[in-house]
Parts: sequence; structure tokens; C-alpha cells
Amino acid sequence: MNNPGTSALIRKQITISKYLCSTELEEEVSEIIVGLSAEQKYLPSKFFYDANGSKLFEDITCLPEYYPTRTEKSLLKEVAPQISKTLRNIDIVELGSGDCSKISILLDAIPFENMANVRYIPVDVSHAAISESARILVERFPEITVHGLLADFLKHLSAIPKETKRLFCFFGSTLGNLTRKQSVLFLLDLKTVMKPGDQLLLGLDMVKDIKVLENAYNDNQGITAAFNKNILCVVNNYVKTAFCPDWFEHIAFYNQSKGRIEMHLRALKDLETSCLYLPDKIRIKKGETIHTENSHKFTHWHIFDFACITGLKINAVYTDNRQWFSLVHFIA
Ligand code: SAH
Ligand code: AVI
Repeated sequence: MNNPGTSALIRKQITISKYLCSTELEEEVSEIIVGLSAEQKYLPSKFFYDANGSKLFEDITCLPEYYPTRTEKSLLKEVAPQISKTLRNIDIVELGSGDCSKISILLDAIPFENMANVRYIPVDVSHAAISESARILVERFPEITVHGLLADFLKHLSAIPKETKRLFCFFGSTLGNLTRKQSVLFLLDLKTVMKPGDQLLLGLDMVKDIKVLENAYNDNQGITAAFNKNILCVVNNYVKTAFCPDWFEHIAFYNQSKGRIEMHLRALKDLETSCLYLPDKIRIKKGETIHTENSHKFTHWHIFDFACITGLKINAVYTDNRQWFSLVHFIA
């Protein structure tokens, strides 16, 4: 346990600014209502991540079937010594940061004498993910300061501090959770907040054998199913519905024409629930689905397209040719 002096020091090293204010929460409510009122019902995938969802995602990253996390970590271990040479007097901004296991690999490679002027800025919608990773990081790297942003990276890029040069990290192929159009618009937005010389390290899961892809989202232990169903608990909290996770089954399949894994929740029976914000009950027929996530897969053409459209320069593309996962190093 920390003595009181140590905890005071740790508190000084960590700040968390909140951009998800009450008006934002009204927006979240309407995003859910719009999705549940659509012909093909859907929910934005950011609603997976309350404290329980963040924990379930961490469990997914350890599954034998879920190759992206261990593959990206081993690529990071290879490239960290090269990239870390440029990391001094810098803000490292991690978008959709989740746990701190990937950023720790990069931080481990920074020489001790450069660490005092490194600030880590995790940006995430999950308060639990930011506070837990900040706590672990300041214990492991006592010289670092952490300034978390509880924020939506699709809405709040302009809140990221600008005074220092920055390395943006967007790991895990979280870009693939956006539609193709959204991902291009997002990278264009990111480019406009980047200053010349700022860097971006982008992790992308590549197109591969369909069996490998589908297994990664249909694990034997049912963790991905639990993660998928947890979105209903988050939705119940926001809009006061009374969805029961057991009313649904998890399905995940590769949609070849769209180049993406789709996750859905399929109703096992006709069901209905009231909702605080709707005059009528929400009714779902047996067999109908709620589309909860897209996970688009990429090719090298997508990477070149991103560079052409945004004007970001590709410094290097590191690809694992067995698991087909790429880390792209862009410079603005
Ligand atoms: N980068 C980590 C975590 C990936 S999970 C890794 O590679 O393992 C996706 C993370 O992005 C979660 O922590 C989730 O809370 C966060 N996230 C999802 N949508 C978001 C959004 N719109 N804005 C900010 N964070 C988001
Ligand atoms: C965070 N994101 C990139 C993961 C993915 O693979 O799309 C979330 C996930 N969904 C199911 N398993 C993992």
C-alpha cells in the first residue's frame, strides 16, 4: 500500500478532464433512441464500454482466438526502439486508450532521462479505463504525468492540448469500428488538429482468412458474447429500458462485400420493453437483430488511400505477415 505522501504525489501526477457533460449525455440518449427506432435496429459501439464492458474487452484481448492484441503488441515491441528515439518533450495522445498495456511497451523504450518531459494523454469514453490505466502507469513510470480526457474522439479532438509536439496513437484497429466514410472523415479531422511534424501510429487489422476472422469474434468461452450483451445493460442505464441480456443470442459473421465483421444481438423470442424517452414500447420480433458493431478490415490500398486523402505522409508500414495486422507510422 502507498503511504499518504506517495498517494499525494500520485494525485498530482494525474488529472482527468471531462468533456462528456450533461448536454453530451442528452446526445448519447438520442443516439440510442435513433438506433433503436431504425428499420434495422443498431447501437453505436462506443456503448459497449462501461466499467464492465472495458473489463470484458480486456478479457477478450487475452483469448487465444483474438489474435489482434498480441500481434499488435509484438509489432510494437519491434518498432518501439526506433520510434522512441523521437520521444522527448512530447505529448503522447492515445485515442480510445483502454488499458495501458500497449502504451507501456512504447514508454518502456524511452530512455529514463527523457521521461520527465513526456506527458501521456489517454482519450476514452470509459472513465474506469482512464483512471485505472493512469494509476498503473504513474506507479510504473514515476517520472511521467498523465492528463486523461474523458471524451468522444469523434467529437472532441479540439480539446487535445496543442502547445507541445505530439505522437497520436490509435491502436487496436478501433478505426475499423467506424464506417468507411466515418473513418476517412475522422482521419481528415485528425489531420486538421495535427501540426507539421506531429506523428500518428495507427494499428489496423487486415483482411484475411474468413475462418480466422470469424473465430476471433466467436470465442469458445463466450466472452465476446458477454461483451456484446453488456451493451444492453449500458443502454438500460441511459434510456431506462428493461432489456434482459438472456432474451438475445450473440451472432458475429464476416460480411465479405463490406469487408467487415458484423456483431448483432438476435432476439430469441418476440419481446417488448418500455423506454423513458418513447411514448410507445419498443417491440422486437423473434429472429430480428440489433446491429451492435462493425469491425472493418483493411488492405494496403486503404492505407495508401488514407495518405492520399489526408495528406499525411507514410513514414513506415510494419506488417505481421502471419496474422495480417499492420502498424502504420504517419507524419503530418
Ligand atoms: N486501444 C485499446 C482499446 C481498444 S477497445 C487496445 O488497442 O486494446 C476500444 C476503446 O476505445 C475502449 O476503451 C472504448 O472505451 C474506447 N472508445 C470507443 N469509442 C470511443 C469514442 N467514440 N471516443 C472515445 N473512446 C472510445
Ligand atoms: C475495439 N475493437 C477494435 C474491437 C474489434 O475487434 O472490433 C472490439 C471487439 N469486438 C469484439 N471483439 C473485440
